[in-house]
Order: sequence, then C-alpha cells, then structure tokens
Amino acid sequence: MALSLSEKSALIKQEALRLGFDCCGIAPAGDVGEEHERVSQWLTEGNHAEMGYMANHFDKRCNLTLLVEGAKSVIVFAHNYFPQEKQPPHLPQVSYYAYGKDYHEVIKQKLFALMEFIHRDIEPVEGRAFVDSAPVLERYWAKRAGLGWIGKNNLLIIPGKGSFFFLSELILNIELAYDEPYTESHCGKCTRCANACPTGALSKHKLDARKCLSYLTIEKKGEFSPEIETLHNRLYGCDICQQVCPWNRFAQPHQTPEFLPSSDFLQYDLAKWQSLTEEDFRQHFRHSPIKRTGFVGIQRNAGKIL
Ligand code: B12
Ligand code: SF4
Ligand code: SF4
Repeated sequence: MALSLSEKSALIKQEALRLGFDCCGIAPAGDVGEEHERVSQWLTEGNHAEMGYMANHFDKRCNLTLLVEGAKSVIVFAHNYFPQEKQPPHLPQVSYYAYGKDYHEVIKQKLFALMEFIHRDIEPVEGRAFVDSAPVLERYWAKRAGLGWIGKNNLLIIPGKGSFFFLSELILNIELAYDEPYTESHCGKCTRCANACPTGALSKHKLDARKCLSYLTIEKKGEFSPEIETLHNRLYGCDICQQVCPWNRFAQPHQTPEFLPSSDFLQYDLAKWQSLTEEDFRQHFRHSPIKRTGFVGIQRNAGKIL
C-alpha cells in the first residue's frame, strides 16, 4: 500500500536521527517572500564586506525552485557540534565548529545516505544536497521548517538545545507533509550577544561582516586594514555571541567521532601556531575547516591575536 505524506515525512525524520542528525523539519520549497527585502538591504549596506559571492545569484538565493529545478520540498537538518572538551581560554581560540573534521565532508555523506534511503524505501526522488555550499538562506529555511528562531546574534537557536548546530538541506522533487514554521522569538529584551561582541558587529538583529571576527579571521583575504589592532584572541572564527547566549546553557556535547579534535590540538599555544611550517599546516589541517583560511591566513591571524 502506498505511504501517506505524513508516513513518508515520519520515516525520513526517523532515518535522519538514526544517521546522527539532531533535528529535522520539512517545508514546501519556494520563495522567501518578505525576506527578499532584508537580504537586499543587508547587501546594499555593504554588510557582506568582500564576500562578493554573497551578492551573486540573488534570485536563486531567494527562491529554491530557481536553484533546484522541480523542487517541491526542503528538508532541513541540524547537526550538533558542541564539544565536550574545549581549549583553555588563554590560548588562541579556534571556533568549536572547527575542532575536528570538515563538516562539509561529514554531513554531505549523511545527506547522500538519506537521499538514497528515500529513493530506495520511500519513493524515487531527484534533488540536491547542500551544507553551507549553495546560495540558500539556511537559517531562514530552518525557521520555516519549524526548527527554531533566529536570535539577535543571527544564529538559528533550537529551543532547549541552543545554537551550536550546523544546518544542511535536501531539496527534493517530491511532496511531503510539512511542519509549521517557527514564529516565536525567545530573545525577549536580552542583548547579551550584542553587548559581548568585542567589535560591535551586531546591532538591531543585523551583522556587519566588516567588523565580525569570524569574517576577518576566516573569509577576509589579504592583509587587514590598519585600524584592525587586535583579533581579541580569536585565531579562527569566533563563538563569543553564542557562548554568552543563555539558550546555550542547554547545549549538550555532540556524539560525532569525526568532530573530535586530535590529541594535542586543544593545547596549541601561539608559539606552536607560529612555528608551523606550510607542510605541517597542510598535513594537520587537510581535512579540517581551517584549511579555508590557508597557511598564510593563519600566520596573518597569529600576528594580530592579542
Ligand atoms: C555568509 C555567512 C557568514 C558571514 C556573514 C554572517 C551573517 N550573519 O550573514 C560570516 C563570515 C561573518 C559568518 C560567520 C559565522 N557563521 Co556563517 N554563514 C554564512 C552563510 C554562508 C550565508 C549567510 C547569509 O546568507 N547571510 C546573509 C544574511 C542576510 O542572511 P542571514 O544571516 O541568514 O539572515 C537571515 C535571517 O537572519 C533573517 N533575519 C535577519 N534579521 C532578522 C530579524 C528578525 C526579527 C527576523 C525574524 C529574522 C531576521 O533574515 C535573513 C534573511 O532570511 C551561511 C550558510 C548559508 N548558506 O546560509 C553560514 C552560516 C549562517 N554560518 C554559520 C556559522 C556556524 C557561523 C559562525 C558561528 C562561525 C564561527 N564560529 O566563526 C559565525 C557566526 C556569526 C554570526 N553571529 O552570524 C552557520 C549557522 C548555524 C546556525 N545555528 O545558525 C551557517 C548556517 C552555516 C551552516 N550550514 O551551518 N557566516
Ligand atoms: S562572531 Fe564574534 S565578532 Fe562576529 S558578531 Fe559574533 S561576537 Fe561579534
Ligand atoms: S544572547 Fe540573548 S539576545 Fe542574543 S541571541 Fe541569545 S537570547 Fe537572543
């Protein structure tokens, strides 16, 4: 007997949890509606700094059916990366998400496995798998699929779980039963994230990448402009606006072996980072997100750490 739409959605969610995803929600694929305006304004104001790729494919970014032909459903997944063991705070800080193996590699495998499961056990399907790898407003879709709200720190926050989660999607050409969008915000009057941001990059729900240490340490190419005097001890990425968020008191350590750091990584001090040769760097970080900044980028960051 053919499965109903809700049975299909329930089977997909069950398999997602089995594969190691922590949450999964489903929304009808389509246009982002009133978000057009917000994205367009963010770009017009230059908040994307030198990330030229953010200004590309505006129409596709705002409409999944232009990005993936025949798209009917978007399944959004959240995958925990909150570490059990962390670097001592005096050492040059690397974002938690970059402690272990590159999440693009780890999560893509799980998305492909799930797509295969759907094709084999539910219904023949065509579609695409994305994890931070396409012009998709991932936080918007996570909210639309009912996973949580977008905090004033700009992060998607899952009620009772926090924000240390990667987002990813399957965009498919089949119909499914859909979740209700998450319409509430639980930030209330809190402004801890904006107050704690050492560079004033957050204001009124908006992030100015030109000031953000995550942008400066990861995405910025070339030398820093002279007014950047310090990176506030952030070597790669920045977690401050998440660390201070009261909702992250609920964060539980992930259970994904691939995201565990190598034995001595958490103890790297500034001298260790500065003494790495290009060959060492390539060897150590071949499968790590840190390779995005490159050897030259890490050396540049190490020079401005304090
Ligand atoms: C470009 C980018 C960056 C840039 C710019 C960040 C930014 N705020 O846009 C930089 C390099 C600074 C960055 C930093 C980080 N990033 Co980043 N980044 C992205 C990327 C590729 C695109 C984001 C984007 O489209 N920005 C454009 C703006 C306009 O869109 P938006 O931020 O999604 O904003 C939407 C909502 O916030 C909403 N919104 C905005 N204001 C308001 C106000 C209200 C009231 C409401 C209701 C909604 C709302 O409307 C916007 C449009 O829909 C996404 C992956 C993806 N494809 O989505 C990852 C992504 C957002 N990054 C991620 C992460 C983990 C980080 C860092 C934590 C990494 C780190 N530790 O250093 C930091 C966090 C910085 C921060 N506070 O946001 C995760 C976030 C996961 C989560 N739980 O939310 C993503 C989703 C990658 C992934 N697949 O997991 N990132
Ligand atoms: S990631 Fe760091 S620098 Fe960027 S907005 Fe958050 S606290 Fe500020
Ligand atoms: S720190 Fe406060 S304002 Fe910022 S995202 Fe968390 S709850 Fe919202």
